Amino acid sequence: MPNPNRAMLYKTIITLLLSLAATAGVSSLIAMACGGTPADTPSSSTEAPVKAVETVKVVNAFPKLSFSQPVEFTHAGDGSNRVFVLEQEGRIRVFENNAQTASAGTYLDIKKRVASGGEMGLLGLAFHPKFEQNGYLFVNYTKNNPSETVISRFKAASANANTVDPTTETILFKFQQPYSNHNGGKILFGPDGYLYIATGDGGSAGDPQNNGQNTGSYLGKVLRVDVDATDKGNYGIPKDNPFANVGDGKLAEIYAYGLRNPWRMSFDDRGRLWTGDVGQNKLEEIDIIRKGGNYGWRLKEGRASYEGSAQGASVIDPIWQYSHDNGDVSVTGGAVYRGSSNASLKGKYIYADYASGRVWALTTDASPTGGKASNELLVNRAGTISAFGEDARNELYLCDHAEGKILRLTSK
Ligand SMILES: [Ca+2]
Repeated sequence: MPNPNRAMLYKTIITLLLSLAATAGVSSLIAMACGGTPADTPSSSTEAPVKAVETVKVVNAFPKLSFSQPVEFTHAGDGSNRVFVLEQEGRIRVFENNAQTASAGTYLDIKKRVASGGEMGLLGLAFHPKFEQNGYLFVNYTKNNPSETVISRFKAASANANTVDPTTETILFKFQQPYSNHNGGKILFGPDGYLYIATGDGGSAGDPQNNGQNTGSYLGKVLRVDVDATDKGNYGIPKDNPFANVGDGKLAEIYAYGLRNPWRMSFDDRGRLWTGDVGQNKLEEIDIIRKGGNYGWRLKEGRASYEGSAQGASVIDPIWQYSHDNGDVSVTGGAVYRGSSNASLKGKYIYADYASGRVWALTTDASPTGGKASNELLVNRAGTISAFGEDARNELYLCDHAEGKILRLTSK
């Protein structure tokens, strides 16, 4: 088990390193790496990139704009050419998707409801696939008194409204958060029209409540719900969810389990659901999430044993893992690139490490599991990358949390 004092010391060191790298202050989201004590022994499972030379650089996509701790970049799918940036403290900003845009308005402000700081905050935003017709948008945030994650819906008065009334909130469901860290937070609609929700294991270190393996807990999961149904009140259960009709204390909302802190998820054009799952002491992982899958935590950290025996459990190992040996600490899951401005990245899964600022690209095959992956370094020091997002043209953007900038990749 990790030594809390060592964990604190390590976090302090990382924070100092980050403060040297960042001119606009130190990010508090580094707590995302909580529990990340240095490996006691060198990892034997380090997987070196096939290419270690930078091939890409990052540029500021919107040089006239700045944001407070951005954790999401997305669009509404409404043809309006607007994009949206989520600020962790509880605000959604909106602006025209143009590099020369000089101002970003406030789309929704729920700072008074959100408990933020560290890994808490307004962590997810997804527009309903029929947003143009119904004006629905969904958020995931943490709150205090009591400490909970809230999944709720807001309603824009019209698709082109510039602001959303905070009183339109309808809570779909919420669940308890035993510790402040590991809140997951990404929400997104799948090609099936259902809402997918990433949840962390509830926090502390080492998953002391064993939530990841507990199918009676919302924590350490990917959840899937039907926001257009009402069989659970303000949402419903997709009929083919793994535990939809099982009972026995197993939660019908669960889609996959055994996750520690799935930090950012995305679907690719083949319908595969990708996530980065933040590791404990040694290994960061990239997973392709399949329905009913057990992704191992806390039996395993990456492909290594962690606590207890994974024997007899049907565990799906990550498609890729990397160690903390080179200063990497906390994975930020990205997306399979499907835009047109970077031909060399097409079809590759782009992801980052929050602490080191390295950005990589994974090449996989087209199968549901991705087959055997190979990895290449794109950028060595991109910034404190908290999230990746796409615009309506499928171009990819990176949120720099500490600098408050939205970046994009371009050839070097
Ligand atoms: Ca795992």
